[in-house]
Amino acid sequence: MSEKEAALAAVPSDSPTIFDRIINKEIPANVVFEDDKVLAFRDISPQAPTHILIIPKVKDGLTGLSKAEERHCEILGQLLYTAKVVAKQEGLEDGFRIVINDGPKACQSVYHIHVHLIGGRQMNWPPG
Ligand code: DGP
Repeated sequence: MSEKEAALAAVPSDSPTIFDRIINKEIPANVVFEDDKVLAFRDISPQAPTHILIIPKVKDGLTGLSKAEERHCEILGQLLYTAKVVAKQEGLEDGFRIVINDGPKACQSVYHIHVHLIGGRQMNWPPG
């Protein structure tokens, strides 16, 4: 199944996702950064030489960015700051892209908010 097909098949919900199993170490992931609030690991289906997902360890209703409330401002900032830290760690001095897919039209397939950190090749604009 393609990423787009997976996204269109995904049902938006607040149920546990595959990312909970990664957080709980029930399934393996290639973790590149971890602290008490945030986990960053390599995407299983990389779209560039570097493709890392940055997620909050506690979802707290944040299935996607469209569900953000004011109480989420701190964790949202931490996700973005972690993206910057990991980009440096990965040597992406020449640039990188941050993506947050939200909802079916954006091809979101996992309903646990995540920041994609993508780099290591020339990007195009506009995105597809
Ligand atoms: P999105 O389409 O924005 O919801 O991105 C979800 C991403 O999650 C997608 O790029 C593939 C990735 N992914 C899905 N399942 C797994 C998994 O089990 N392990 C890892 N490392 N990544 C996964």
